Amino acid sequence: MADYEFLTVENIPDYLRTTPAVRDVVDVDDLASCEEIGDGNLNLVFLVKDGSGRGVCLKQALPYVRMTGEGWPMTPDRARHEAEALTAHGALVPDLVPRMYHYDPHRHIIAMEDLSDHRVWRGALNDGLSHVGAAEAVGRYVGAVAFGTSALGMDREALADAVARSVNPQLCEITEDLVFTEPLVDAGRNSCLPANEPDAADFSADDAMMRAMGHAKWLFMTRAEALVHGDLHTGSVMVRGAGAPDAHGRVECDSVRCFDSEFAFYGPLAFDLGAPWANYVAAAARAFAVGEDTRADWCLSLVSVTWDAFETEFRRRWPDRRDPRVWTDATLADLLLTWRSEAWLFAAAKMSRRIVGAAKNTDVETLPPELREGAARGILRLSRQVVREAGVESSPQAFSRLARQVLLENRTR
Ligand code: SR1
Ligand code: MG
Repeated sequence: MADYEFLTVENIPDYLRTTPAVRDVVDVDDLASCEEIGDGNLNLVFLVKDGSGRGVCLKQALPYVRMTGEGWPMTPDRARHEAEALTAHGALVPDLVPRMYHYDPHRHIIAMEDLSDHRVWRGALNDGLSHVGAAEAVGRYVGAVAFGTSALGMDREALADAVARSVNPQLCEITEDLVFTEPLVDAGRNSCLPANEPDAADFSADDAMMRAMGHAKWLFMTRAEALVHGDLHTGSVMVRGAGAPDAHGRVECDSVRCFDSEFAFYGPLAFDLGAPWANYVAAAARAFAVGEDTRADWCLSLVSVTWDAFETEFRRRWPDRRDPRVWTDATLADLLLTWRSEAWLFAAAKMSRRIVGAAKNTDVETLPPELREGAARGILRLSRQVVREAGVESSPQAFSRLARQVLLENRTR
């Protein structure tokens, strides 16, 4: 039984009326619409519009996982983690996160920018659209967070305080279980097409994969480098095209927002690089499956785009590091090399969990079964190859080349 009131379409007008921080955002005396728009696994999300078209988004954390119901309790304090990440990240890259108007710690509600003129990037990719500029924005976001929330960019005491406040064990445990452990060791939540059962069995019997995921989980649980987003997949990115897409579905973005940072914690920076890489692979697997090979190649080119933007932003901030006496350019080179290689490992974890584990993604899941079979097989085999080659040549280009080869070899003919 929750000790706080859940938002409903009926009680939201009163909530807004008693929340001064949103009074200048929407006209609370002239509300025109209010609808629940949440399609995620965890929370309630409402969009409220007033008579002149201005809007506000209200997101409320439930005390359990929405995807499964009350049988899986989950701390609503995740709203605080999201609010704190929005604040910290927004100070670094205000153009790349939703603007937050209010955080209510009693009812675990965040009032934030109406992004109804954007769309979730995953949905756009699934529809065959190519939003140019989104992958670059994601890389710039991660580069800013890497520098600005880490020991490189923060005052020592402020850093210690931020690390302490960011401890987020319940949300981290979801990732530890669903991303690193359960794809290999089924806890009763795994599933796949019958035709992919041999692939899932090969995957879980792969000693190299087990060793790699053991290492990845260890990094995830011990490497407190920066206030990472923690769940930076293409469903956590909103994109807005500057105009109508061209005949090939290409459109320049004029706005990108990385949102839904409730999994934020001080963790390994490369987790926020491997996650988008894995999702570019999923988008490419879908595009190859439906015969859109040129667009699939574009999806895979995003791996380098995100990395390059990340590296550019990180290098741009590097001259401002707090202790240049010991953090020399050799440190810079070492950090970049380490993160590049760890991104392979995290990408492998993030791509395979969506195929065999709980909480799948729509890129592959909504393909017709005969096409899904090859796409799923390709992703599982790619994941196993990636952990083998991560230490060999860890460039983003090599990652994309390998992905192309393995996805094409396995797609359903
Ligand atoms: C129970 S939550 C399942 C998944 O949804 C979130 O988006 C995270 O990716 C999490 O692993
Ligand atoms: Mg989410």
